[in-house]
Formats: sequence, structure tokens, C-alpha cells
Amino acid sequence: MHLDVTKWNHVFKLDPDKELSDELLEQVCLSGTDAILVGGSTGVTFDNTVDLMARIRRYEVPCVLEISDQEAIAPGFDLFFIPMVLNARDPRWIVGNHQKALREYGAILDWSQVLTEGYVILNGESAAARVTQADTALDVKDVEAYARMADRLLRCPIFYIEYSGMFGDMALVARTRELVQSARIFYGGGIDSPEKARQAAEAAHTVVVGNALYEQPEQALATVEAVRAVRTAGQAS
Ligand code: 1GP
Repeated sequence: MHLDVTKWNHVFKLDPDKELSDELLEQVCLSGTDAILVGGSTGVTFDNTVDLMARIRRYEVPCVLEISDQEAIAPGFDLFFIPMVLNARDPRWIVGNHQKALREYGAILDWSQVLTEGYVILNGESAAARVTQADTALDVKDVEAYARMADRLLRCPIFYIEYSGMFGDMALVARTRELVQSARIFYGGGIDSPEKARQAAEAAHTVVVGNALYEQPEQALATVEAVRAVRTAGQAS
């Protein structure tokens, strides 16, 4: 089990609010992906989070909770990712909810398990954009500035470019990878085939595959190998 996110190239994101059969979950956990991220924008509860975690825990793959609701913070994960949505218009998603959660749990947190994600949401139609009231009308310079903010100003270990539900602008993603010094670029959104996974792996450090697992599982599972092929070719060249 590898808990060093700088080594992660591929991650599956599972939504506790969606059904996944035991058979498919087993394929996901044994797929060779680097980690399973548990998270969603709506309908995430303590109970469905714990249920999903317990099912993933039968396997060795690292299991991470991406916290989006204080009520759904559950112990037992390997790591906890805390998104700070840098382009949220609702400040609760930048620091407000975080402050409330720390009021409750700040004294008992194991900080070695906590990683901050500087998060930018670019698909205005996504649930995440609606919930956070994200300002998605951003140009390249805006996104570059957010990347620098996450990487240099806030020193987030992860800069997450979120297009949830649509395949994004890979040139833009690649541009952010060129300019960050320490942060790892996570890209998620609309990866529903090995070909899109390949393009995303060429642009970002870490590729996140979510919805496709529920809609086109065979294609989604094939993204693991597609990302691995890009990394292997990169090492050889
Ligand atoms: C969602 O970034 C992830 O938070 C993945 O997006 O569901 O579109 O694959 P998709």
C-alpha cells in the first residue's frame, strides 16, 4: 500500500450515494489503481460513507475520504483529503466549513493523515459547481493564478482541476503542471475511455475516474492500463 500521493498516477473516485455491486467493487479494488477516493457532492452521509469504506477495506488498496460534509467524517480511512474550493463564491467552501469542522475535531485530528486540495471547479453544470457557487468563467490566467495560489501561497500538496461530468481542456491542465513546483496536479472529469485517460495522463500528474465506473465500467476499468502505459512510455523516453 502506497500512501505517498506523489507516486499516484491513477485514482478511482467512488460516490457513497451511488450503487456499486460487490463484483464491480472487487474489480475496481484489484484493478491496479493507486487509490480509491470516497467522495461526492450530494447525498453523502455518515452511514453510506462508512458502508462503502468497510467494503473497500476488504482489499489492500489505499482508501481516502474526500471530505465534503462534516456529518460524513468517518474514522478508518488511510488519508483525508480536504478540498478548499478556491473559486467558490460561497466562502463556506473555501474556509467556512473547514473552520467549523476544526472547532469540532481540531484537537483530535491526526494531521499526518490530512492533505489539503487546492480545488478549482471548471464545469459550471456540475453539482459541485452548483453547491459551491463556483465562478467557472475563468480564463487561462485565472487558472494559472489559482494553481500558483495552491502551490506557492497555500502550499497545498494537491491542486485539483475538477471538470466533473465533462472532459476538460487538457492544454490548460498541462499548463498548470508546467508551472507548479511542489503541488501534484489531479485532474478529474469526463474520463470514460482509455483514450481520454491517456490524454489526461499526459496533461496531469494524477488522473481521477469517477462516473464512468457507474455507467461504462469496462471502459472505466481500462483507464488504469491506459494511464500506466503513458507513465511507462515516459520513463522509457
Ligand atoms: C469527480 O473529478 C471526479 O469529482 C471525476 O469526475 O465523475 O466526471 O469522472 P467524473
